[in-house]
Amino acid sequence: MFGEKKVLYSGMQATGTITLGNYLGALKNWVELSNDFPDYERFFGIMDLHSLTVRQNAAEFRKNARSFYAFYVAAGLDPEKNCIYYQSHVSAHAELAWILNCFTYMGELNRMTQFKDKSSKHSDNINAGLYTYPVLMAADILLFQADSIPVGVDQKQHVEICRDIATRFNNLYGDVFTIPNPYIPKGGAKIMSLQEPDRKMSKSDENQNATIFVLDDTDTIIRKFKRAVTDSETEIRYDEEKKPGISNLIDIYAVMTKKTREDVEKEFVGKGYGEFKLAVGEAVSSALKPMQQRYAELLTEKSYLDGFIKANDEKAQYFANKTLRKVQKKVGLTERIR
Ligand code: AQP
Repeated sequence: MFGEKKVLYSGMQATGTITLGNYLGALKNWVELSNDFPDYERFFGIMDLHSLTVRQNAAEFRKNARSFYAFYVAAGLDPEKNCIYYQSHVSAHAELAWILNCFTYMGELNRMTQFKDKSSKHSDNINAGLYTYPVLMAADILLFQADSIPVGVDQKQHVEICRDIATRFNNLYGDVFTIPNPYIPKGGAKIMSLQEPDRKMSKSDENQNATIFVLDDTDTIIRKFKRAVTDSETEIRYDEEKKPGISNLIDIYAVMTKKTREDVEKEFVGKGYGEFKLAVGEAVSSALKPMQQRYAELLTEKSYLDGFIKANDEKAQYFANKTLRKVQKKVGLTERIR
């Protein structure tokens, strides 16, 4: 809570290109929530400091971060009503993260599954930032006194450690931080890889056929769905354990067409996998098309986006600094002379 207003906070790393998983697990949900909760203060960060945990090509990284801003807006987040900002433009993130590092135990960080996954993927670069990623994420959330954090299932553990750190800090210093709650969408919270349906769909998957990118054209989307790994049966039936590939496609189709899993099963009774995969590809492609068009326009409207970037950076700095000053005072850092 900030004053009388509840706060919604979320963000995405500015790495690579947004995937269908990021879109359904996060972005689409943010847009719906921003319509459903007009009275909340809403912050959506482009988490570029987090992206540095993996080596980036500087020029490409800068370009991607810009395209993320455009994509948030193209997806339907009005930058006048939603504070879309760059994490690296608000230095309070890094400052609070340092303080919270001193209130986080290594035993807690050792349990984080994302660290285990990412360090096995990037075994040549297991840096300290990758390890303390959840602390920076806790700082992101706590700076804004956020009540509700819309994320996909994979980030739930990080919101939980954030709650633990905040509770520990509050027990020592009084009610400094709002304790946040994860908000997991009903459909689309865990979209799986099209090639290895027991793993989540991910931006950094080396197999390009495993991931749908939101900027993929219709032919590419349909081709990737046609090649999606399924099973040797013929029935379109939801069974996450025995039929993870088909179940993932059912989930994607259901969320895209606003149907239930049961409706999807009924719609495709007696039909083959080929026909079903084509229908999923077409549903995804037509849902992404309006965003792709708006995105292309926005990239040509440089000054339009620049105006919002500046105003929203300042708004985020104002809110974040308020919390940071309070924390600095509580832990006993020397006050500034004004
Ligand atoms: N497969 C997914 N299904 C549903 N939600 C997902 N999210 C990510 N993948 C899926 C949600 O997207 C938001 C932003 O995630 P992020 O960019 O901060 O980092 P990530 O979870 O590490 O995303 P990726 O795609 O897997 O990136 P890489 O490959 O770089 O690690 C979060 O809310 C997340 O839950």
